[in-house]
Amino acid sequence: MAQVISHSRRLRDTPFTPGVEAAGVKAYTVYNRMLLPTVFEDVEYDYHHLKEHVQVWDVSVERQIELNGPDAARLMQMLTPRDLRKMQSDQCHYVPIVDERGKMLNDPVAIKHSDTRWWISIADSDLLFWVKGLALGAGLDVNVFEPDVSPLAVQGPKSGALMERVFGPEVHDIRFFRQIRLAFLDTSFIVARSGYSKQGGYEIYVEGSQHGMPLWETLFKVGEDLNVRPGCPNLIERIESGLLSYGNDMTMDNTPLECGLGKFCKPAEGLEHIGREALALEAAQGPARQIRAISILGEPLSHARTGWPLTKDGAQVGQVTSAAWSPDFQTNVSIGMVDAGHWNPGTELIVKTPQGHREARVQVRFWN
Ligand code: THG
Repeated sequence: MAQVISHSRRLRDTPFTPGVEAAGVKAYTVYNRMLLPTVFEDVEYDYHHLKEHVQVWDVSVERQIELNGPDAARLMQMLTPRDLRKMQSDQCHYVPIVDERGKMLNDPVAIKHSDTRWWISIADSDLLFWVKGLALGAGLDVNVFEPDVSPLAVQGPKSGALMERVFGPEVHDIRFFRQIRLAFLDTSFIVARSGYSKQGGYEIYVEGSQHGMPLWETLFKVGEDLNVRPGCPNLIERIESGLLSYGNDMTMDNTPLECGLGKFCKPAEGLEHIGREALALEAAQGPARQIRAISILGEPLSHARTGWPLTKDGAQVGQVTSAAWSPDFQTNVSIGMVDAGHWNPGTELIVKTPQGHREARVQVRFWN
C-alpha cells in the first residue's frame, strides 16, 4: 500500500510549491525538512523527457548556508579538504565536507561571491549547526545563516534555448560551474551553469521567495514550443550519470576517498582544514571500500528501499545503495559501496534484492 506523509509547518513548502502542485506532482521526498518532488508523469517518462527536451526543477531543498564577514574564506577552507586558494569569485566548486575523523558530513556545491561572502548549497544534512558551531568555537568574525534563497534548475538539451529567452544571450557565455548575476524583471539572480543531471543546464539562485512564482510562470510561458515540463532530479538519469546522493550512497560513516571524491582532497602544503590527519592516514593505507557503478542482471528492479547486500561466495562484500532499470542501457543500473578486493571492473557478485538474488557486475565507469 502507498502511504502518505502528513504535512505541517515542520515540512516546509518552497516558493515554487504552488506551481509544482498545479502541474500535478505525483510524489515528494523530504530533504532538509523541505518538499522535493520525485515524480511528475512517471519516473521513466520524466527520464526520456529530460534527455530530449528541457525541464524546470524546484530544487529549493538545496538550501544555502551563507558565510558573510572578514573570516568567511578562512571558515570555508576549514570546512573542506578541497584547496580553495585559487578559486575565483565567479566559481562554484563541488566540495566534500568532513569532520575531524575525515568522515563525510555533506557534499555541497560552494559558490564564491567574494572573499568575504560565500554560499554553501547543501545536500541533505544539518550542516548549518556544524558551521555555526565552528565559527563560534574558533572565534571567527563571520555571520553564518540560511538566507532566503531557493535554487530553480533548468535542465536538459534545450535548457540554453529556454534560458536565453528569459535572461538573454549571456547565458551561453557561462562556463561549467561558473556563475554570473542576470536581471529578471525588477530584480536579478545568480545564474550558474550546473545542476544535478548530466543533460546540461543551469541553476538559478532565486533570492527572495516572492520572486519564485513569477520566474516559474515566465519559464513555462516562453518555453511552450520547447516542450518545457516540470521535472525533478531523476533517479534513473542520476544513477547512469554517477551523481551521488548524500544519505543514500554515502553517509557520515564514509570518507571522501570511499566516495570516489579523492580528486578533491589532494593534500597541499599549508592547507588548513578539519580532518587533514585522518585523510592523510587513509590516503596512505588506501580506502577500505569504494563506490562503484554496478549493473544488475535480469528483469527490471522496482524497489525504492535499497541497501541490498552484495555477496561473494556467501560473504557480504558491500551493498547496493541506489538502483533503477535503465531504458536506454537495457539493464538495471546501480551505485554500490564495494569492499577492497572486490571492486575491480568485471568482478561478478550476487546482490540480494527484494525481487530475489541477482547476478551483479562491477563496471569500469558510470553509464555516461
Ligand atoms: N546543485 C546545487 N546544490 C546542490 C546540488 C546541486 N546541493 C545538494 C546536492 N546537489 C549536492 N551534491 C552534488 C553532487 C554532484 C554534483 C553537484 C552536487 C555535480 N557533480 C558533477 C559530477 O560529479 O560530474 C561535477 C563535479 C565537478 O567536477 O565539480 O554536479 O546539484 N546548487
